[in-house]
Amino acid sequence: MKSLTAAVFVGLAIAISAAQPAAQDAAAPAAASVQFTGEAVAPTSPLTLWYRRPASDHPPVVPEPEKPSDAATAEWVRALPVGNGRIGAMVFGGVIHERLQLNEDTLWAGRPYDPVNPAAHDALPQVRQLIADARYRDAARLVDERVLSTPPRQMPYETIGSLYLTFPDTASVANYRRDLDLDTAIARTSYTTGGTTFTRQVFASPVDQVIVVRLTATRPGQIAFRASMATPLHATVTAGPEGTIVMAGVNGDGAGKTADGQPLTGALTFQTRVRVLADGGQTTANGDTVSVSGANAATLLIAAATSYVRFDDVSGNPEARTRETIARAAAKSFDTLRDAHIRQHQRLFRRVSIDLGRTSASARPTDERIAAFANGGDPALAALYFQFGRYLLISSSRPGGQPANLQGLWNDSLDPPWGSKYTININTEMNYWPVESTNLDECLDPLVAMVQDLTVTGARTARAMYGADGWVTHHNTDLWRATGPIDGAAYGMWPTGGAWLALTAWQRYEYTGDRAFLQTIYPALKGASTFFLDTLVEEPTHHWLVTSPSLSPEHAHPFGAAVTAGPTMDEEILRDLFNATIEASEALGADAPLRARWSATRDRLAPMQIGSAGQLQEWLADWDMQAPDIHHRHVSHLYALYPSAQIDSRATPELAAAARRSLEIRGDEATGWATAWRMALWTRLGDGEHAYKILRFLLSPERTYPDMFDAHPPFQIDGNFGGTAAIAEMLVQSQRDEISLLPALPSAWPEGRVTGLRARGGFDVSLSWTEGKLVRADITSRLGGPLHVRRGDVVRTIATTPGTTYTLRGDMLR
Ligand code: FUC
Repeated sequence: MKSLTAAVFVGLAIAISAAQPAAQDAAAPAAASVQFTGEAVAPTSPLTLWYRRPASDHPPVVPEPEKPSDAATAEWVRALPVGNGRIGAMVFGGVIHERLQLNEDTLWAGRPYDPVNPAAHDALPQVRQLIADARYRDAARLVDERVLSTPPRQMPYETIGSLYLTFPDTASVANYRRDLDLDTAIARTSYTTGGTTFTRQVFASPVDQVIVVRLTATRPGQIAFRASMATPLHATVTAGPEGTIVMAGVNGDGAGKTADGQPLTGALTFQTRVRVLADGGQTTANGDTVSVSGANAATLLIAAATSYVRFDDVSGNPEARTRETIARAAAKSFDTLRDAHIRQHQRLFRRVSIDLGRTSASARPTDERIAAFANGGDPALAALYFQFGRYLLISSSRPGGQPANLQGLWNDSLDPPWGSKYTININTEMNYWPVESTNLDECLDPLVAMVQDLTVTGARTARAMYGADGWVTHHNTDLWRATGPIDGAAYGMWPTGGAWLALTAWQRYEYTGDRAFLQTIYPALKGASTFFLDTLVEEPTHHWLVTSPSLSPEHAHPFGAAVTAGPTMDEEILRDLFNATIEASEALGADAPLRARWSATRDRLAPMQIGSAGQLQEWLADWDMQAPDIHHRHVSHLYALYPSAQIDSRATPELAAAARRSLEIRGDEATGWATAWRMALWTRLGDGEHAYKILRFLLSPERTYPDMFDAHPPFQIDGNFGGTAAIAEMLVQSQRDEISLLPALPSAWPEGRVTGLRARGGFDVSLSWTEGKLVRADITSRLGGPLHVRRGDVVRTIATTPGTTYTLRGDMLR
């Protein structure tokens, strides 16, 4: 009986969703015309984002559109994100219509697939020859025709839908405020109407795996609302007894077919299960809606899951998972759920504190502060932005979940920009730039797990495309861990993405010295090195070993294409890769006979070269100044300056000067992530003023939305993470076995204090400064290694013991 009912519902839902989107778009829902009176007081915690108006307040759109309109997107970047690394919500804070737009991190389109193009194997030697003959356009054409994956696109990340709460009409409310407290990870909405103050709290618990909504009022019996769900996916929504609403459906189809003709129809099932627990009053269920009236308070628990188990296994049971999750959470009181959530969040979040000074500007709503930041006088907004980046990483990347994608965890579309996937020619790596320096080591776990998956799927690609051992991943991957080149020759024909990801995982060892971890990541480092041993080719003039075909990410050179041999970034990444592999093999006592080959190959990589404009050359030849877009957003060849440390102002001053020249030529303003990267690069040149100038642009409405999400535009989360990492680099740097204190402090922050930053080699660093001068630094050694610490030109070396804190004052001479 039950399954028959479900089948009828599914049929109905499909019919509706196929028929209605256009009509819905035309009749955009009217905003509720609530009057706002009074002025809410500002939150007391400086770690709070807050606003005087809802992000939106209009009736549900059912079914939701596959791609939201521009107007809906503009509202979405006002809503506030909560997440537990796996499930998340954007909270809109409407007075009559509350919307929680929901995500689950394994809900992507398509199914397990292997997109490698069987023609690639025979075409690649021809591509290589065309590049050697300088026939770049022809090489690119052949890549497009015969090397790109089948299909040449990967699968997008998808929204799971929304929970809507509809409250009784009210003409006006007083003292409206909505906020997000980064310290408790709770979004709150409150206002007063008819003599009653209503408060909503929303959080995503990493402990109980539910999103919790709590509705309270200052007078008894005042809580009344209707709850329902909607999604653009094919699904049924059914309200049942005990105040339960279940949305059950399937993921979207992926576009195209694999080379053997398999369509990429959706193979995941999902469930979102809501349980409404009211204190007093009446709760009734009807159709797809649960209604509550006359209650004193109510708690809603939201669980969501898909049948995804691994990139090659979709046999999970979301029905059982959500049922069990809700049953366990429903047995606990709201206070128990909330306290456990806060404790777990603060365990990570409170490891770092920052104070850059506070002025009266910090009492204003967050959107107003963003609009005014470039005028100066609000250093606390930079501190809030820094901590927001840490909050986002904690909320979008936790052990057991998927890594933070292009939008972290938050996406309201079935067709988001760039599929909201993992672009690994910069974006995913940037997401993890702050993970160690800002003391969030656990948040790296999902990326490490993804690298492990890619060693499996990437080994297939290495063999099928290149006839090589080891593993490879090109410029993008998705939930299914696709590793072949996509999108077009100018984007996808880049074999170095896996190597950069492996190095991003390796940073954990640099910071923690954790040998057990090194053991788990070593096969990935070794396998990436093996791939390049098998595939590097000899450059004819100097006999350097170079990648081919490859490209300097997404940047066309002067000869009508991007594909080439030996772009500078590749050689830099491979130098780090071979060094890391050698160091790991020594630390683990593994593969001693292979080390000579790794080091000999490393020594034959193309060196970094300085071009005729005094710039660091982006390619093997001095093409930079003739490239069609010399202000291009990617600054790939500057990888060596940051995040790598191959270029250093003191150790390699000529190269540092060339990197500076390249930065000057490129210019300061770019898309969100590209702006954040420029900022970090200037910190490595020790130029805090220049880095701060770039921050003023990054933290302006052009690059930061009202809810502080980074504007690429549109929203892309990498700029948030890159911005956080760059602020950390202004205060503490650790590269080349040296910790540098306040290496790029701008004059805008004459006084301040930071605690709990981390440095390579196993050190925790806290410090304070006044009038731009170091007052005191406390450096705790976790591993007992030698400590080389620098402030300006003064360097001290201290032998340390694990667990001991070393205090340095002022001039560092004591
Ligand atoms: C790279 C960048 C784009 C965008 C995309 C997701 O292709 O060049 O700017 O960030 O990734």
